[in-house]
Amino acid sequence: DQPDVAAVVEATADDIATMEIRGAATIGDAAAEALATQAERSDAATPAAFRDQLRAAARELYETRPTAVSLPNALRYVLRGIEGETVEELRESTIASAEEFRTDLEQAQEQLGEVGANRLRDGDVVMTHCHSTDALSCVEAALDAGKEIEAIVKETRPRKQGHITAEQLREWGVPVTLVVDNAARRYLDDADHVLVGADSIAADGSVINKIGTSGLAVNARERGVPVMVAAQTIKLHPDTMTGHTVEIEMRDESEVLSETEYADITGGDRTDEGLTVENPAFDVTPPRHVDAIVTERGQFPPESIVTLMRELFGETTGEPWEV
Ligand code: RUB
Repeated sequence: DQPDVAAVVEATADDIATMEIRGAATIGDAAAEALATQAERSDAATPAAFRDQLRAAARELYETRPTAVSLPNALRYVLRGIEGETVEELRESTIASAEEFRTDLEQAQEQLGEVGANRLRDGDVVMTHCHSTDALSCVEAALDAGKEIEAIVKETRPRKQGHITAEQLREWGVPVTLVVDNAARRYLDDADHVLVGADSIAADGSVINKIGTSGLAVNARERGVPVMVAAQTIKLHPDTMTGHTVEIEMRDESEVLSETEYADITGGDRTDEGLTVENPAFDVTPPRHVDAIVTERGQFPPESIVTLMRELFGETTGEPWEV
């Protein structure tokens, strides 16, 4: 027995919201897969009902996390590929569109890896922040080309995604030094590159990525370590061409300080109403602190990324389901 289709879309939405599924590219991929499942199992009797269900699914997926533009870009891509007069035709074209998106995503990541790998020399040390599949693709391609790479991996509080990066790099045989976020500046002297991913890239070349990226980039600039952002074009945020800003997700304070942790550290109960915990998940790194944005279409200085954005997204506006 297959679970009911609403439950499948809801489960994906929940997994994205709770970060079971996380990282911009992976979120986009999962959203496209969920739309395909919605199409496959839809019980709609009419084309209009089919489209309504699909739009509702897209909206539910969209409302999970606000910062990674790969999510609305994925939804828009899949929905734009839908065509047909009958429910069957709509179903098939949705599934095909989602498949095409997912294949493109995988290929783009591989191509971007090749571009990024050209920036890495044999024996280089990269410093990473968070866990980015686009960034790791650059390291993988460099290793495939026979280069030896070492990594200094920032833990990345509060969710510690640095451990996922460390684990992957160790699987590839890369020597890893894991450091707490506060040690990053000290270890920058040992790094040849800062290598990070992105959740969104704005039209002015600003990079929106895991909280702490901007501080790392400022320190790297001061130390003369180049900052390389690996981001396939699905991370380009079309709304920023018309002046919109990228929403920074604020997550629950319990990720930073649980009640038991508070008691363990202080020996007391957390009763002080005057103590506020803020937990922004992302920050904005201005273009002047970024040396290169590496995409599947080549590498770009951040200031020129808007040209590519215009070419690929034109004047895209509106919510993803309004296509
Ligand atoms: C993940 C994060 C990653 C980008 C890029 O944040 O900031 O650097 O999403 O990842 P979170 P990728 O863990 O909060 O989702 O290159 O895999 O798209």
